[in-house]
Amino acid sequence: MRTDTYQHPDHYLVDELLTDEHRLIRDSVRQYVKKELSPIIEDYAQRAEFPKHIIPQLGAIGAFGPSLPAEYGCGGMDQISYGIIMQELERCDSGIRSTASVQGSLVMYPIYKYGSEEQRRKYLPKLATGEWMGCFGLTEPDHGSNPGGMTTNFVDKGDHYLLNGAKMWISNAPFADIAVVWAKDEAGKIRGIIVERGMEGFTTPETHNKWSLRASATGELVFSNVRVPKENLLPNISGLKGPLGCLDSARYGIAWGALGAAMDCYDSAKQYALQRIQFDKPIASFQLIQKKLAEMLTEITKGQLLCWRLGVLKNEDRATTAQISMAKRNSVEIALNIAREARQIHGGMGITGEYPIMRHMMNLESVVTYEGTHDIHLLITGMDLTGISAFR
Ligand code: TGC
Ligand code: FAD
Repeated sequence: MRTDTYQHPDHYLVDELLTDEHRLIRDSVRQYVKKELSPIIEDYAQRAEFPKHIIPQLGAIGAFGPSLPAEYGCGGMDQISYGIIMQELERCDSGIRSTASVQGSLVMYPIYKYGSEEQRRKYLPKLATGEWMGCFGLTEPDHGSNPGGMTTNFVDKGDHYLLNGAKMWISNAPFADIAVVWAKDEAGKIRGIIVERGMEGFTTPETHNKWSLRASATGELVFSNVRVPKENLLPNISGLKGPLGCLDSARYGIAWGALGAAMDCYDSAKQYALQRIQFDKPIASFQLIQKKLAEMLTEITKGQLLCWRLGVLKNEDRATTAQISMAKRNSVEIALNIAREARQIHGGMGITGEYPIMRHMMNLESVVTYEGTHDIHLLITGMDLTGISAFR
């Protein structure tokens, strides 16, 4: 079992931009990760199993819906605190952050933002503690980057809706108690609907044989004539802007989270380079190794400043979809590059579970695809700067 000796890189004293409360949250989540998650994560990833016993712990540290209001049992924290929590969790593993960000941004957020007061009171307090877990069903087998083409649909049967269709690649699906599902009504409008485990015709087969996000459970959502009570429809949203609005919140969390993975790779590479002797010297004394470390730290520092600024804009409710998209794309891209360079610095040891590098690298191959692929985010920026959509 690897001892977690992580030291946070902070070349530009970005810590000074944080409040005492931010630092307190950061330190307490970091301590939790070091004590409870770092010792077990490698084994769970190797076994391709999500460590379900940590769910109440994540609830207790406030990782589920941290920035939603306290009156629903949530954290009532600001957006920077949310980002910091995602950063510290993904410093351990992208799959752990995934579980938390799906729960907070993709399940609790739409219920809070688009749900009725009864729905908020019924679901949010239990989701905040982890007593209930949720998942988010947008992607379908034939509609990934283009979710507007979805075919999952429901029809009005008088006293209930009848839901049919399938969702694919759904994080948390295999154990989720509820699913926030996006489906078309009879007029072809996209609506959000809450489906509960146990409803007849609703199944959640697990997706096996993943080389990435092995410590996160992924599955399908299959709806075969599922009778959904009418009170489970989210009343206050219709159209693709419903799910896309949730993605803004989740992508923001990923922007911070992927930086956490990058920082872990950098820290591990730096420590290894200082200790590993070749040609009678620490490999850290060779110029080519120093170049790699210097470039990693430069990208991390730029990423830290970008995320902090985005957090300030989010706190002021001024962050745009395009700004969030850029930060998600940038953090994941630099994290992947840093993971690959860190793997090289670790030499052969870099491919083993003795170090977190290969696990981060493989996880990031999912993170660069979900919540909008790297190229879709390039097109979102392209549309923002030219005013022309190049999606179609
Ligand atoms: P488009 O015509 O551009 O937009 C449709 C409507 O939505 C509005 N809109 C937004 N509203 C709120 N927030 C946003 N971010 C929004 N972006 C767009 C837009 O104004 C419009 O509104 P209205 O009123 O005019 O109808 O839509 P499009 O069909 O051209 O598609 C645009 C595109 C490609 C950018 C979008 O569909 C997209 O982002 N595709 C990527 C799909 C994606 O990110 N899927 C993620 C699935 S969930 C997931 O991966 C979870 S992983 C979780 C984990 O494990 O951590
Ligand atoms: P496609 O859309 O088929 O894209 C394939 C390639 O084509 C990509 O390189 C893409 O960039 C490119 N491409 C597509 N359209 C264009 C275009 N217009 N211009 C240029 N290039 C284009 N979804 C959920 O709803 N909920 C979840 O919880 C969830 N969790 C996930 C967990 C994991 C581990 C993974 C891998 C995925 C998850 N997803 C989830 C799905 C994820 O959001 C989709 O995989 C993603 O949106 C891409 O869709 P796709 O895989 O169908 O790829």
